[in-house]
Parts: sequence; C-alpha cells; structure tokens
Amino acid sequence: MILRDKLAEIIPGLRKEAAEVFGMGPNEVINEVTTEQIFGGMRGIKSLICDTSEVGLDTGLIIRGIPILELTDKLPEEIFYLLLTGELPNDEALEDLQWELRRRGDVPFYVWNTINALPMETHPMVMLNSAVLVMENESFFRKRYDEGMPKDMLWEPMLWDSLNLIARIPIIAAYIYRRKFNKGPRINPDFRLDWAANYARLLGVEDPDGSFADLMRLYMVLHSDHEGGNVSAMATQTINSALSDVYFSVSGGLNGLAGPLHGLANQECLRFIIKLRDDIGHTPSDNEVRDYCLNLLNNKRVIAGYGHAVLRVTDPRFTAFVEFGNKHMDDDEIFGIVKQLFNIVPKLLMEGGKAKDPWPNVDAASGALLFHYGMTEYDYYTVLFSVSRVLGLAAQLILNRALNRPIIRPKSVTTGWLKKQLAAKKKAAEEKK
Ligand code: HAX
Repeated sequence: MILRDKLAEIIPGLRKEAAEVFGMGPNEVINEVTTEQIFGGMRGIKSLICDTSEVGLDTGLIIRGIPILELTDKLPEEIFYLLLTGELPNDEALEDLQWELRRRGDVPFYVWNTINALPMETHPMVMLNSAVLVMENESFFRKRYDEGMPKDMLWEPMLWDSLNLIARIPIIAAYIYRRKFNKGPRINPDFRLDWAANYARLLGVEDPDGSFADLMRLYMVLHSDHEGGNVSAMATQTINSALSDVYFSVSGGLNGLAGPLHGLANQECLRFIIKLRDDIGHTPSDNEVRDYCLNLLNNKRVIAGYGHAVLRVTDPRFTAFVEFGNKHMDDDEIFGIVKQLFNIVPKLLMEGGKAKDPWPNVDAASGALLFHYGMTEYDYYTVLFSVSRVLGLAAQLILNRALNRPIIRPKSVTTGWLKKQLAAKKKAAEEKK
C-alpha cells in the first residue's frame, strides 16, 4: 500500500529529527506552570507534541502548515494522508487509499447485534462508542503485541487497525442514524463513491443535486483534527500511551467528545437557534435577536456557538461553513439567523467584557446547514463530528507509535502540598523585602 510504504520511508527521518531535537536541550525549561494553570485545566501548558495540526490563537486550524481554509476543496481521505505524512497524496496514492478503505468496509455482524441490543432511547454517542469498542476483538495491534512484535514496528498494525476503523465507522454511524430515528432499513454502501459521499448516501438524506454529499465532504475535512491537547485527542493519546490499541483508545477519546463543553456543544448550538426563533415566534429582526441575546447574558447564560478555549478570532471553520451556506441556502431562515447572530453577538460579548473570545466557533454554523437538509435530529450531530475526528485521532496514534512515545504520566499534587509551596514562597518573598 502506498501510504504504508510512504510511512515506512519517512519514519526513520522523523525518529532522527525527534532524537536531534531532544538532544538539543533535554533539560531546557520550555514552560513554567502557574497555580492558575494547575487549577485551570492545565490551560496553555506546552507539554505535548502533535505534528498533525496546530491551532493558533489568531489563525485557527492549520494542518501540516496549510490553513484549513485552503483545504476545503479536498476529500477527507486526502486530509488523512496529509495528517499522517505531511503531504497531500497524488492521484495514485489517493486511489490506493480509497481502495484500501473500500476493501476494509465489512462491518462484523456482532456490531449490528450490539447496536440492536441497546434501548432506543440510548444516546447515539453511546451506540457509536459501544460499536467501536466491541471491534477491539479484531485488533491486529493487540495480536502483534501479544506475539512480541518489537515496539518500533508497532506503528504498522496500528495503521491496519486505523484503516479498518476509518473504513467502517461511517457505515456504523449511518446505521445508528437510521435505527435511532426510524429512518428505515440499513442502506448498502456504494463502493464507487468516495468515503464521505458514501456516508451521505448511507444516511439516506434526500440529495437530488449532490450538495449534501458536498456538505459531508466539507464537514469531514473541517472536523478532522484540532491539535493534541483537546479533551478527545488527549484522552485518546493517554489511553494509547499504555499501548492500548486503536479501538480502546478511540472509543475512550470519543467518550470525551460526547461532553457538552466539547463535541456535544454542536447540538446545543442549533437547539439555541431554534429556541430563539420559537421564543420570538417569527423570523426575528436584528433588534429582536440583540434583545434576546442581551437578556441571556444579563441572566448569566452563555451564547452557544461563541467563544473558544484557545481561539481569539472567528474560527475559520465557521467561515467555511458560512461560505457553503451562502452558496447553497442563502434564503434559509435558520441559516439567516446564524448570520444575524454573527453580526450581533461578538459586539455584545465584547461590551460584556468577560468572554476572552467573542467570536463564533465551528459549532455556530454547522447545525444550521444540517438542519437545512432535513437532518433535524440534534442528538446525532456529535456522531458526525466523531466520524470525522477519527481521521485525526488515528493519525496522531500511528505517529505516536512510530515515534515510540512513552506512557503519559504527569505528576499530581495534593492541595496541602500546593498550599505549603505557596506559603513558603510568600514567606521567602516577605523576608527578602
Ligand atoms: N456567552 C456568554 N459568556 C461567555 C461565552 C459565551 N459564548 N463564552 C465565554 N463566556 C464567559 C464564560 O462563561 C466565563 O464567565 P465566568 O467568568 O462568569 O465563568 C468568561 O466568559 C470567561 O470565559 P473564557 O475564558 O472566555 O472561556 P473558556 O475558555 O472558559 O470557555 C467555552 C470556552 C467555549 C466553553 C465558552 O466560550 C462557552 O461556554 N461558549 C459557549 C458554548 C460553545 O459554543 N461551545 C463550543 C466550543 C467549541 C468546541 O470546542 N467544540 O468542540
């Protein structure tokens, strides 16, 4: 396989580079950690390496040096190749990767049985994560590890497991949609289609002009990766650092994505817009939107879709979705409210002076576009996010194994220990005066 051969070619260079960088200053201080960071979710501490992508405060997502807005015409398969190798594939490498994904798309029967055994009221993310976890039984990585494969070769079974997971996850996710929301029987994949277009087909959403398939391609590209320190990426890497395989690691990470402050936020954003429209009772004017949002802020509520833990500009992924909406649904009522909010909310948040980032994040627009195509089941949106994010999570894991990254084990301290340290520092400072 071309991607496998490419990795085998570049991995020695990556290992050499990592050893050289380490050798340049093993004991250099890169960061100091403040008490605020210890109490504040380790925010901003530079303590992980992730080469697949980076998120700048004022740039947003950059994949392998390329701003995400320059990648919106690419296929998710191309992005997976880019995340892993640092290069976009040529036509031959892309076709080869797509062929691999097609031939790995057989979902084992027990996955369907697992999903069918769950009560209908189960959240779709529980269905998805259960399905990912039960496939652990198929892991090549675990088999090779148990057979004693040397550590520096383990990246290869990690790649095979990842390709199996990436091939199957849209098929599983689409079945969850159809079962959970009574959409009819499972649809069979059409393996002539690309990965995201197949997902669009399997969901069974009406798509006479093919634009829903385009939205799925864009959605899968935009959500594919967001560096290494967010909840799902870090949880996935931490689990994998104990040499747990892709199935254990990714299902664990996706449980983090299912949290309302992370991936689940996208369902909340659309819920907020629909509620705003319903509470106002008609297509709102700008003044009505402003008053509604002001009222929320005065009541200490957050405006969903605005603000970000690490961004300080309009999320370029929001911009990409708005461009798509302008092209395909300019007269849509809900999409119109997305644009009204963009004109109104940042100013209100700036005037309020609390939010560090008053700008829209990716979730402020994505739900409205799905809603336009009749995907009105908000509970499902985090599953779409997960299908896409598996590309980045898998790429990070394969590279971590290629580089033999060690088990992750930061040190925790007790409140009492911290209290003593701070008291001693205070005393020393007073004595100095
Ligand atoms: N509306 C109102 N107030 C907001 C706000 C918003 N959209 N965003 C931040 N604030 C407030 C915070 O609640 C906080 O108030 P308190 O001091 O009273 O607690 C203050 O501004 C400072 O917060 P911050 O440092 O700017 O933001 P955080 O890094 O703590 O949180 C969040 C980032 C994304 C969680 C936050 O902006 C938020 O709750 N936004 C709305 C929900 C949302 O859109 N979530 C999607 C995130 C995108 C994502 O990562 N998806 O996976």
